[in-house]
Amino acid sequence: MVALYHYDVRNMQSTRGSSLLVETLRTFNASKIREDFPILSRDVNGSRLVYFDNAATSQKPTIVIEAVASYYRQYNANIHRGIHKLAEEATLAYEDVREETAKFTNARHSEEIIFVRNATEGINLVANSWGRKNVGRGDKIVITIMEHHSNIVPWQLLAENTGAEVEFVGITKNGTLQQERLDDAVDDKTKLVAVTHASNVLGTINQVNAIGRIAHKHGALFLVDAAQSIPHMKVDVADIDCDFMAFSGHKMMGPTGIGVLYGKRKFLEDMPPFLGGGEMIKEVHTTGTSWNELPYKFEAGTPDIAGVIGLGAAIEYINRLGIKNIQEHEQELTGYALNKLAGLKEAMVYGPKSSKERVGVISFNIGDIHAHDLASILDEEGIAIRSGHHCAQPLMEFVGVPAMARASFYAYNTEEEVDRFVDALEVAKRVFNV
Ligand code: C6P
Repeated sequence: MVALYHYDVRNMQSTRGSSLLVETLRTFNASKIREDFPILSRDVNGSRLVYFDNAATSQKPTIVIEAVASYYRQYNANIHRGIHKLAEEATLAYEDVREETAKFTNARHSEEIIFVRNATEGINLVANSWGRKNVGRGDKIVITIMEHHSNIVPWQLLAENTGAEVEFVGITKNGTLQQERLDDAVDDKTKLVAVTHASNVLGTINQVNAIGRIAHKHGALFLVDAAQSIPHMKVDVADIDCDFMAFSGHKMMGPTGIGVLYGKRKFLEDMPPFLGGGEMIKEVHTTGTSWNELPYKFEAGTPDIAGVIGLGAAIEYINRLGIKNIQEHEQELTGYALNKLAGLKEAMVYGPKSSKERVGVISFNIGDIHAHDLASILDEEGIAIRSGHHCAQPLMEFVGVPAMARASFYAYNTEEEVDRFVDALEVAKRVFNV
């Protein structure tokens, strides 16, 4: 099966002679890669944009923008319904991306890939469908203090509805998970262990293989929130042996509004639908309804077809860059930035000391300057970072600060941009007399 966006994008690129998309990448060159991202050549407040808010959402390469546009321009139609040409082309393109996503994550079966809106919806699907069927009074869900709210609140809601309990495992001073505490927390009452693969605040990469083994030893299922890992490192569901995994397309160069839930087939088959409506049914009668097979049972209504096609282009782009190259580049850049920040004696940097233990996310504070003030000063210099609690309030409370500033990197960021970022922090210090 060959999706249409392949033809369209290749044609477009060969006429424009773009760097990357006509041939597989041999050497990783972030400055060259930047040429594929139109937004990176714009100015903000009179300076060239430095985009360091990639953990919130990444920028999109031309291949993704054009894949979405070409769907709307050339074969916009609903999928799985019509028998006309456009419907057939759109259906092929959509289902081709499901197969590419299965390959990208190393899922055994393409029907284990469910398209949802984002990581948040994927986790909510598991909590509502699997959770309500399998979790009851006295049962336990074990999570960590470094979770994003998306991997906390669905479990709290489930606990409220079922009488189960949510237990949090803490972190060490170095910002890594207290693995032995996790071993204590997971017991035979535990129905699920749900852990982020990489923290959106500390950058910490969790040892998910070991955590999964602990969960399975006690008969619990294992869910991985891969929102901050899969854009930046190889994530292999078979190797991790997770039962569920959720991630968002928009953090991996894809469009907003599209995400993925991976689930092992045997669990998905046993789960009731999450949302009811068109597409997810086999037959509907006044007397009752039967469910469609996987994956359609969990894809009620018209999906984000353009989003899926854009996600497919993003996966193709990442594959061409090489996910290992992306990770190595980001580790180098993170090491460079950590070194530079170490030279600012007023900077408090959170998370693991070594760039090898993290993804390219650095949260910090400078003296008593509020994180929002830091972000405002950097914005005046054209540098986009995030500030606040980063949707991880339990972690903020655990660390004992109300807010942090955060710089987060991607394949297209450079050392020159880190230099500009550190220079702007010096400006902030002068402004606030720190
Ligand atoms: N974190 C950040 O700036 P959604 O919103 O569903 O695409 O992703 C939710 C989510 C889940 N898990 C982790 C670890 C995340 O970091 C996020 C999103 C963004 O840190 C937006 S709050």
